Amino acid sequence: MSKLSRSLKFSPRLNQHKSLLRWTLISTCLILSSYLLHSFTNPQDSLTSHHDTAQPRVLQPLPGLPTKKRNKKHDPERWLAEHSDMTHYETGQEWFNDRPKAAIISLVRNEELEGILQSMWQLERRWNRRYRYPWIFFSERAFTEEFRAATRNVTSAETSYHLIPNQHWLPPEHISTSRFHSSLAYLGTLGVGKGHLLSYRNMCRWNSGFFYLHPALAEYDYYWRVEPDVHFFCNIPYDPFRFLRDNEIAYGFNMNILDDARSFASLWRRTREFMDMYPDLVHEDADLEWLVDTYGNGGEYNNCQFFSNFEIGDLNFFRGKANMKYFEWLDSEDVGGFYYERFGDAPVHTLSVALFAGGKDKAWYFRDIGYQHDIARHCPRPEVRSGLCDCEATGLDENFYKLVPMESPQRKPEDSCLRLWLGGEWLEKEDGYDAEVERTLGGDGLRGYVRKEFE
Ligand SMILES: Nc1nc2c(ncn2[C@@H]2O[C@H](COP(=O)(O)OP(=O)(O)O)[C@@H](O)[C@H]2O)c(=O)[nH]1
Ligand SMILES: [Mg+2]
Repeated sequence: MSKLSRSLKFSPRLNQHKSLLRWTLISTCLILSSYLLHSFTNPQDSLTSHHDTAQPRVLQPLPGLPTKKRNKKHDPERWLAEHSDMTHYETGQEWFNDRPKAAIISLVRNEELEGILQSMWQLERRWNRRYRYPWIFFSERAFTEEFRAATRNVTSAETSYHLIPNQHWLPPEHISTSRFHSSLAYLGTLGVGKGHLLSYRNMCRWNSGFFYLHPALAEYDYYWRVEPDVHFFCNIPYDPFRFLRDNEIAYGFNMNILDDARSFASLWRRTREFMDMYPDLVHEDADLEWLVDTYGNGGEYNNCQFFSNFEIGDLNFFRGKANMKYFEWLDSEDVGGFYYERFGDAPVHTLSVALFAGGKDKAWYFRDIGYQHDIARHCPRPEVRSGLCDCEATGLDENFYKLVPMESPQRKPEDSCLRLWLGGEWLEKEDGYDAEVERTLGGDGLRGYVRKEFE
């Protein structure tokens, strides 16, 4: 049989194979292109690893957290176990309607458009794309059309833009301009971060005492504060707002670090005066133990703070009598601490939560939310990730010195701020380690811990 006749003889079968092959190819192409189209239009899905969808990891209870005061009514870890599912909330309208009244809020300037777009894009991709909580922007100056259009474009959630009234932004009348300007010059000379900036004082004051009073937030119960140029490294497979609401938690943070004490020299003294004036406003479960030095200058504020550029909180706590009165005192003619010093909203919120919210049960360490603000960066270890993260794990004490370098003569707490907050076995040192000896030799005495990281 010639080659030709052989090929002719087999040609009908070959043709059958060919058409089968063609169909297989066409359908593969179709499947592939629809997948590609889907992942381009739904960027979140391409970030969702198999372990996120199939087997979400959940936070384990924090070993070492003091249990004596734990509120037995709630079990936040269990809540997370039951609600950490990337697909959980996509199933219907019911969850959408039952969302807490919550908003993502940002105080920002028109000039910071690029920075806020980057923050928004990451938080949308990592989380809000599935939840569609509104973005609410605030500024003392009108937002430009460019700012509005660009920010609207990054989210499918609603956006709104609000002016801050002058009486919430500018120094109150009782502030002496010359004394205020001396403080700007003084803190500027000392090199206290942004101590010379007039606008920074307004900002700290607004974030301490006024954001929660803005009419645009009147109908809301929870807020998540987002700044320009921050980063979110991890997918968040649950709703932190719902988490706070269901577990009756007032305040969520993810960094707890040392602040520059020169910016609020009299804050602790003024706070103690407030506690003396209004003892009834201090919560019976108030927990100041982690904030007050027990060694050296015993009884002084140790300058630890929830780093408030990341915070998720309960607006009703801030609108409550205790917090409002506390702010009024710090802002009063007697104190004027936002202008005569540079009281920051971070230490003010920290002290307020510690004093008036009711113990550690009322605050939550969102250690699974990877986040960066400027040089401070938190990235969870693989063991405590609740979703896929694109970052390298950072150490437990990593950010402690970000605002106050170790070399600074400022008195340091006995343990890093986060360890003090965690308490319990997080403070235990290895046998033979002597912090005093290390300090004498020029170290900081913050070594030798038995528990080095979360597991
Ligand atoms: N509208 C407005 N926003 C401000 C002003 N100053 C600071 N902010 C915002 O307030 C937040 C904190 O300010 P930032 O300079 O980042 O302070 P830092 O994080 O303490 O260094 C950011 O969201 C800023 O965009 C201001 O004068 N006007
Ligand atoms: Mg900032």
